[in-house]
Amino acid sequence: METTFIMIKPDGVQRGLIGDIISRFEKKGFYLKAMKLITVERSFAEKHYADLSSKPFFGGLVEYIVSGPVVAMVWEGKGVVATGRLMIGATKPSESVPGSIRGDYAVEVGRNVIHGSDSVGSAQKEIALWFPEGLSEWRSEMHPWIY
Ligand code: RTP
Repeated sequence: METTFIMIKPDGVQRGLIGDIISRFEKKGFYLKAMKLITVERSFAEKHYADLSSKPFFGGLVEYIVSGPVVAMVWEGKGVVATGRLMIGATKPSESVPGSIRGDYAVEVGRNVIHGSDSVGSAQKEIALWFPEGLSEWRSEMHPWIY
């Protein structure tokens, strides 16, 4: 089953959006596989965003991510990588449609509330980076008619 890495960024935590965001993913029908509230070191944030290290906004992005606790999560479900990105909305809040998380809650690209893996491959890398302890399995205990 497909998994994706979702992070509620420091502004999302500080604005009290954790419950709403988790609720959206749960109600859609995805499963929460792992979750932790953590404040990461600068070197860790630089590793997470290594692909963007040449961008002019890289320094500010790293400052933002280390500025407070984030909620790191792994969500599981059919097509969760692409559907998760749709639920999150476009990177620039000015282009993210109402109904999406950024469309509903953000106005600044530099404070856009949430991150979601952009492909199955980057999801695997990000999950390994954020959850080196591994993930537990609990869905096998569920009734098969619950989806
Ligand atoms: P994310 O990785 O956070 O899910 O965002 P994304 O794929 O939608 O966008 P990406 O291009 O990977 O950019 C990562 C994050 O960098 C910040 N950003 N700031 N100041 C700017 O012009 C600018 N552009 C991007 C955003 O926080 C974006 O989510």
